[in-house]
Amino acid sequence: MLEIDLGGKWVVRQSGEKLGKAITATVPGDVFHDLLKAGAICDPFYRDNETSLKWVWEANWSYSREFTIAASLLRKQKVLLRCEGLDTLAVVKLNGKKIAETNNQFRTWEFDVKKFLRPGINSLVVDFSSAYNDVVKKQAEHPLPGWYGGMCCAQFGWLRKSACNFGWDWGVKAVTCGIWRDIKLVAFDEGRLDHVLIQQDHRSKGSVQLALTAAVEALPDRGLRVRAEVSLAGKAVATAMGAVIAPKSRTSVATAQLALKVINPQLWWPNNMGSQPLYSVTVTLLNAAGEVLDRQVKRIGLRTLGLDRHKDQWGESFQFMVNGVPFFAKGGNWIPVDGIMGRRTPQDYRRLVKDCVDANMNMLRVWGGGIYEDDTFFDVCDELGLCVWQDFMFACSTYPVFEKGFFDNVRAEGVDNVRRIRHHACLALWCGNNELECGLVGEKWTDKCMSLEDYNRLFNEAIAQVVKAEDPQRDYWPGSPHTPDVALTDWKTPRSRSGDAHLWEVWHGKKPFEWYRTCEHRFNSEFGFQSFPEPRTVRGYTAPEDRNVTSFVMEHHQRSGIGNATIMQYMLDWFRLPGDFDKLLWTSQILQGMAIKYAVEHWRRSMPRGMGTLYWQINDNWPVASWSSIDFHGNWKALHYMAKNFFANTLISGLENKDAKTIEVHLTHDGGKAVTGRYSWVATDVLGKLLAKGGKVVKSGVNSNKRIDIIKLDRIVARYGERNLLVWLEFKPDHGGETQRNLVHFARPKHLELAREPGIRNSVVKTGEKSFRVTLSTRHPSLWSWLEMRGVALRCSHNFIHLRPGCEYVVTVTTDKAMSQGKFEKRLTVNSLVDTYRD
Ligand code: BMA
Repeated sequence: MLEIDLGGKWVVRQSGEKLGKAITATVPGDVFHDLLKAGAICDPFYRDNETSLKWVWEANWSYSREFTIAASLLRKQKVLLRCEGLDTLAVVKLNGKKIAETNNQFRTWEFDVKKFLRPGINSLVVDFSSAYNDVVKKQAEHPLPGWYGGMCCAQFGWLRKSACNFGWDWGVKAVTCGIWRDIKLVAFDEGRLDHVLIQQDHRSKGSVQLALTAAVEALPDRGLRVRAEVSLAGKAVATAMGAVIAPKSRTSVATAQLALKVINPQLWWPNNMGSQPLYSVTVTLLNAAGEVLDRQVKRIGLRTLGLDRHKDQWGESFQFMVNGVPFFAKGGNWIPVDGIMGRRTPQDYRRLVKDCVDANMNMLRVWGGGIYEDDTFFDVCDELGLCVWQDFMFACSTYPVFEKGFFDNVRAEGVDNVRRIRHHACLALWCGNNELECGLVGEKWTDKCMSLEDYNRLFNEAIAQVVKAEDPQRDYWPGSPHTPDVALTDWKTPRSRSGDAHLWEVWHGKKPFEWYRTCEHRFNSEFGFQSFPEPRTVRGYTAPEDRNVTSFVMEHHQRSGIGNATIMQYMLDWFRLPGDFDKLLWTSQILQGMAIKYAVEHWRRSMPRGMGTLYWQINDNWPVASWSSIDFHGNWKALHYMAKNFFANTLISGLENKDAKTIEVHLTHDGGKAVTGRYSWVATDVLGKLLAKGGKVVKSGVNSNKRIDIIKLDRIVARYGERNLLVWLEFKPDHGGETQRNLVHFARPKHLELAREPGIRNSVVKTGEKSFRVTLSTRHPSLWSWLEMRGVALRCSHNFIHLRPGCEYVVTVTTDKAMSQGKFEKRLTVNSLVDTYRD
């Protein structure tokens, strides 16, 4: 098969009565990115520039290029134009002739173009009409209920386009268009491979049986064969050959069925459970003479991975199992990596996925208001062991199931994406939608919801059937959240007996963090708390006069209606009012980290009743105040550093009882082998004076939580007072591994009279061009101590650390620029909670 890439340099112009000025465009890409690169628009992420760019969404845009082909190409039996992503309402013209019209960003389109092509120069034009205008018009004619119509610039349910491209409660509005994935000519004789399904059978000991189905487009189907070779690290471990069998009916395709046996399989495991060996499966299509016609390579991991739902004393379990082992899912929700869609790079995916692995996560949920991510995302998740919960792209809206063509369109979208993604080792679950079952479904269509009948047709029939047919070994879950034991239209009944839950009573419901400890849901696929990005990031989108959280620009970079006020409300519940703007930004991050730590530690202690927590949200698509743990520029917020601790395989945590003045100490361990080690606790006053201590050798459970102690502190509290007490927990595993630490206090941090000058010392050793080892110690307790360097991006092994006098804390730090030891020492600041009080 011959492929001619038509990506690269194109031209884009505004279209209408007459064409606008020609601007150089890049394909794949999008119009916002092209205009930005050409200097034709201002940066939408700076201050409130975004509001001046509405004309871009309202305009129509025309992409064009010329390309040359040889006469020999036209001698091929079939020549197709393959478009792997057109965003969204496009008319495709080849040499002046309209060849197609498209209406789904998520589909792969192929058009037979042989008769439109000519040897030599050809011209290709893709005209995009405004998606924004289209949905506004449709919505005016027939309003579709949805939640975010007000917050987004339009109710997006009408169009199969990334929902958050219209804005979101964390997202920039940049309704774009463009050729956002590869576009190419595909030419072949005799036949080509269409798609390949690889199913795994792990039932026999010592081997894995692969059943490979290669679907072939055969022209005509005489004597074609398919060869498959499985290899590990370049060494073949299994091969097979099979004939292509003609289709049984006109609607089916020719297929070859092959069986391969991998002896002594190296199993794939999620992060922190084992390694991630990946096998290559090379599938080759041969003609009768043995000539290669086409080839596809799929990288797979040998594993079983899916949901385990069984009846238990609490209702029905909701846990993921890999290779027969149940595991606690730890991670977060993923949104598109850049609000300027065409700017995203493979490096963005690699960096962010690695950040998640470094924070001890093992699962990401690709949320249904974004996109079916690029192949690179799934490749990196395979390599690093991050399981993927994959939503279909439906979120927070109703959908026009009644519209002619809608079903065929979404079914085709489903087939395209399931076929593209299904072989990935990381793929754990397909899920129909985000949050439609939270009030958007009722008995019949109203101005608030869609009918149960239409909902079922879409998510329990059409999409469920796509998964069943195209990825029969993967589980399908109709929506997140979904509770099988509660009627779908009744979203008010507590949903803690079965299924997954989105818990928003903290934040949207303004409940205190302690509320999390009353939740015993089976799996928490969303819950979150916002923070501001760090000062460097905020400086990037503000002018000096904007630097107050109530300024217009700071409120513009906050999309949750209750946003900044809610951060402040909770902040004053826990912390003192910070002394200046920068300190307030940092304090918001500590607050956010605390909220999520509160929730996750509780849920990990509740295992196996609850078996997963995915917080909202990992990343940002522009610089903004949001629920993310990594800001748009890739800086880890305090939450991400805290996640590294509260997601560690072995977690020591304390549950304080303010009435009884006790602390229950728990050792939670995700691991197939128990660990033994020394557990110790130390009670100090706020200045660091030792008040009491204890400890013992303990052994963890296996994949479970264990209460290892109850510390009684009534006498100490009576003598020193709650506000003068800190309890430091530690678990030191016997056979290496990192010492786990935690801190418990009865009083709110704002009421602790911490030393104003804690006396933090640091000693620095330069270990590489951009890397340093910093050893921290302190004279008095210094809480949430963080390393910071003005104007420099730091990545630390740990940050926001509680320092106890008499202990040393080693932090490895990398900087974004090379630096001498002297300069590093001079510029490094280590602040802690008390510094947030200062002006
Ligand atoms: C959840 C998500 C998103 C939203 C978040 C915060 O419901 O599914 O729709 O961004 O809440 O409000």
